[in-house]
Amino acid sequence: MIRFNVFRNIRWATAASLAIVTIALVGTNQRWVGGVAHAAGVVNFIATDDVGPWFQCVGAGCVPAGTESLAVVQPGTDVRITVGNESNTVHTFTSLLFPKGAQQMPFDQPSAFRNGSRSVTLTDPGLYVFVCKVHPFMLAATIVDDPATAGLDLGENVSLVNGVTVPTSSDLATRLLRAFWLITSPGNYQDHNPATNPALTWNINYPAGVPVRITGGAVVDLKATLEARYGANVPIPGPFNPAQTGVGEVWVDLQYEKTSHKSKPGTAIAVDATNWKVTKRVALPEINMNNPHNMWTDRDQKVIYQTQWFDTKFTVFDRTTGKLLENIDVGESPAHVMTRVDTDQVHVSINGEDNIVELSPGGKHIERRLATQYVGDNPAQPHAHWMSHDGHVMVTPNSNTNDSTRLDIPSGDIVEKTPTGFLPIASGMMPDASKYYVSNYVDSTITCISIGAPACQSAGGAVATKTIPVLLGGSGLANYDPIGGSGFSTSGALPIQTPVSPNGKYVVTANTLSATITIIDTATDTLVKVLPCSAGCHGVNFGAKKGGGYFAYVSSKFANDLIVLDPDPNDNGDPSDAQIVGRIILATGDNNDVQSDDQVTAHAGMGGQGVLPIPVVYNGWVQKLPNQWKKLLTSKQKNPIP
Ligand SMILES: [Cu+2]
Repeated sequence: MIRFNVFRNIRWATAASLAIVTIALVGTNQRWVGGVAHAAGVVNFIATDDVGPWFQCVGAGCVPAGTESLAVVQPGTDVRITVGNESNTVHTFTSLLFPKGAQQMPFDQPSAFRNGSRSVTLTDPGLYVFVCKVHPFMLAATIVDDPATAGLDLGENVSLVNGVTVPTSSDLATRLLRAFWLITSPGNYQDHNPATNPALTWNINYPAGVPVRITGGAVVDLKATLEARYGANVPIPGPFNPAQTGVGEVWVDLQYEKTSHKSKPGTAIAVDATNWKVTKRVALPEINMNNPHNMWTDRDQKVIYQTQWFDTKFTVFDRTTGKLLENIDVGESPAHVMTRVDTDQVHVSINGEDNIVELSPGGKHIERRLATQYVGDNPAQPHAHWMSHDGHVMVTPNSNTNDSTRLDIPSGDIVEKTPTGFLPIASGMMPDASKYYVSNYVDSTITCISIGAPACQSAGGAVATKTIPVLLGGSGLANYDPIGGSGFSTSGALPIQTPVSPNGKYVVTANTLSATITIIDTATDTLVKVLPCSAGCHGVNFGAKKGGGYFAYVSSKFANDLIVLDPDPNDNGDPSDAQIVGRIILATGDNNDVQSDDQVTAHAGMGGQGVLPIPVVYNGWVQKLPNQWKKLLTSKQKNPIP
């Protein structure tokens, strides 16, 4: 008889006050049994808008192994996802990882859905991880265990849905396992605040005493293996202010921060770039604001345009007072928002559907919908679009169709569709609209796509499109060995936001799995610099540095800090001397200096996603700023590409 002690954090808390419930599961044959596991038939997950168990396992087969998103089942079990009342929007249930060659794999749907279930029968033993392609931190894992073998079967080799296949003993396989325990359990998120984590260490709690069967039939202890590879109680950096100040303020969506007067998570906060203090928090309890994801502002910089990614609402509030101005139904999973510089109209990507919605200035009403795919094609499900300096060109990364759409905004016509890598998620455009960049989440690549004449740089000259590796296949940088693990910290894995600097010199990308910031030089379209980021590195946007140049502000989902990156300290256009110059804590506690409409109850400072520095300093937008903002900028900042 073997006794497993499985630690389960029932609420997010600081390391000093960690609330732990010990659940003893009694089992035989070295695997989770004892009434909760090894269900034959069906194992159920439900989609939620909550933090951590986005795909929450319910009922027989679920194992409370420090996560609520894991099941252990017998071969032949159906895995079922149900999207119902626990979520306000659509989702997909897509195989991200599965045993090499497994029957029924890959598994996906033609489009995201709500109010219903989808299921798939898992026959081959091994590890399966499912993801939502709309919200790709939603994870559900199922281990199909052969009762005849020792240890829980992870399988010989696992395949990512894009075809990359590695042994379960490999560094990449255990990196992904580690990420599963990080992402699905908020108690494992990174606390960079010395007030609540005085030791400034970080630990991921894996279940103890769980033998797993990996490549070659080896049976190893899960926790011991992960801790031997990646450490336990590892030191993490604390806060420090940049020596230089910025201009204006920096808004950050804390998508996971919970407050007392609403059931859905998420706040938007403002950091004053002249003193690096958090000054405002907007939770909007009167509308139960649900997972605020990304922001933009109007020409006058007076309002904040706010998407609710797990809902159907687009919201506008006053930037100074935080007062709600508009809350309008736009469609499923509104993700990113930008304005059109020539009209000041507002464009919101409808990530769960098939279009970009165009609203009147101020976001008061819907004026038009721009289709992101041709009639009859599967919905593109566009995530983070970008728009040009003249308001005429829009590009979308289409998370459902592995391509990118270029639109002519005045006519609304699709001009071009270009294949990308797997699960394209974000885009950034050159200030002269000569080319744009799309981050491919699953492939860990960036696709450069020319707009018009070939503008993507390669050794042999300019080309129409180019795939830039940030993880695999590079030399020096992006030269990760997925088996042995070398080169991970000098690569980017699972890239997300990827804006081009306002002067067009470089592209800064936040990579969520590797927790790194990668920088591409647009003169060569090659990776030239990699810097460390925080857990769940996600959002990037550029703001003005006082006296000239730019800061890139970088947010992280599974951490409570905002990184201030100086991408080009000597402002010579070469980002190879980029450095992290500040780290701001976004958890404010009961700080009375913060103007707020609700009290934080959990996940303080966590869930950093959209970043919006005010004033907007991108080419096209910067020229239209009111004088009160323009006068704070240098002539070079006011005309970023002379
Ligand atoms: Cu989703």
